Amino acid sequence: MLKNKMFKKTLLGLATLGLMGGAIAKDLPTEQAILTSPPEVPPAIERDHNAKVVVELETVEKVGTMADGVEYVYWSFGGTVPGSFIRVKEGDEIEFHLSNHPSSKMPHNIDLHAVTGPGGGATSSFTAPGHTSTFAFKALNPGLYVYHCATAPVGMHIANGMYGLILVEPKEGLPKVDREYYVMQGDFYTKGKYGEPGLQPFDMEKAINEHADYVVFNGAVGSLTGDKSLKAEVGETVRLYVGNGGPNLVSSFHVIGEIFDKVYVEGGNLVNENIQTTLVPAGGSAIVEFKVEVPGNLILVDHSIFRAFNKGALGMLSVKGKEDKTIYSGKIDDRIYLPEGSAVQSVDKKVEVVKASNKKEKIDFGKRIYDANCMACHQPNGQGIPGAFPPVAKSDYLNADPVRGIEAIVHGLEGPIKVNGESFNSVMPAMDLTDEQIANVLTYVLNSWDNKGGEITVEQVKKVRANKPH
Ligand code: HEC
Ligand SMILES: [Cu+2]
Repeated sequence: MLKNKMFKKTLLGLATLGLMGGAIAKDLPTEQAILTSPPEVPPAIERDHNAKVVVELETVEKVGTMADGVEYVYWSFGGTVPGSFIRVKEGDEIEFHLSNHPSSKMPHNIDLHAVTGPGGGATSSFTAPGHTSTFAFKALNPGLYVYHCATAPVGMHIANGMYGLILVEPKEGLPKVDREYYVMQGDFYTKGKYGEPGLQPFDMEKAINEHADYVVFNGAVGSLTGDKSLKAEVGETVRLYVGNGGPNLVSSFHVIGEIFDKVYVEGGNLVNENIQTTLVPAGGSAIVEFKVEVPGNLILVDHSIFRAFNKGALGMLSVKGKEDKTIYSGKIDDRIYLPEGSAVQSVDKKVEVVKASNKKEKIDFGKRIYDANCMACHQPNGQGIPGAFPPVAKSDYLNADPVRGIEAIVHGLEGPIKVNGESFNSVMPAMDLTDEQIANVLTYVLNSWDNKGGEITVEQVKKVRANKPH
């Protein structure tokens, strides 16, 4: 969306470099801030002295995509939601230029929580369309800070996407990590309910009542899934700069399948260790760090969990590399549990030995696989849950090409799909089942609940398994 500003550095007062501590602005070397669009973060600051950092940020109002088929007029800092990431060093002096694009309908300003001064800069940065305001501040306190528009009605400017993060690195810098990403949550309020297509206007009443239709990371449903997933490799350390623009909701930030080795609580100096879920207040932040030890998809969520699966607060960090079965084994065994004491059967082992010898047996065995592995999401009669899990009953998606079912189970399925006229954009994890079990469960599904019938063979499953997911 936004081009990164080129890195430009001009040393003005080289002679004064030695006495940075008390230097006044005009004696500091001047450099242009590198700004990045989410989820990218500007590079760590290498210099060991302070600088005068020039930040040029533009407010833009433009139509963007909130979800598949849903559009929204975002108000933004730098053309993205959240706005451009700003990175400076404790003690730097920031010369801030806020420009409001001539096409804007509204005046805007900026309140940076990193500023010590009235309104966090808001009182000096009120900018009409087609104007630029300039003010300066000294970054006295290190930390990860939210910035946002504070023009009335403040709630509406924030609800439309006017927030971002500014990192003030401590004097000694932050420990080196392999990957850094920028993730910021926000809640949105639209006239239509979640997923209702078309250009959706802001709904003030829902915003006042805090009835969010969308709760998302980085401004839209799916901005961190599929092709846009964050990436890392096994053995790497990852640091997430997590912000919450609100306007209303507090985030219970969690990464499914990881434990935060370190959390810089609320973006400050206090470091907590071994954390599962960290609170990120509206208008606040947290820095989380973890090492990725095993491959797979880690899922970023707001653990107020309906927001994740029904309102969009779901992202993905895709980790590639070698498995380590001592850390995570994958499913080793699945047995039928019969507390009443009947002979214990093993679905995995014995049923596999006693292979289904005809279609009827396939269907019988398949039902057990379905009940144990699929029912929790797709529901007892395959009816699914609207907005979350698509129906596998009378599914036009599946019936059009049953191989799609094999692909979903073997490789997992994510991204937008349409089933019986309803859109879904969620994640089905790859299921750890044998070829035989997959053939059985899909044969069961195809012969249940008004599906078109037919039979899936082990050979078909093998073929799909041999192909990489597309
Ligand atoms: C954790 C929840 C979950 C489990 C468990 C799960 N699925 Fe899914 N499934 C989903 C989601 C979510 C989608 C849609 C993915 C998307 O939006 O791209 C999906 C899509 C599908 C589809 C294609 C769409 C349709 O409705 O026809 C089929 C077929 C399917 N699943 C079958 C299965 C079968 C069979 C199992 C068990 C072996 C299973 N699923 C287990 C969540 C799940
Ligand atoms: Cu504004």
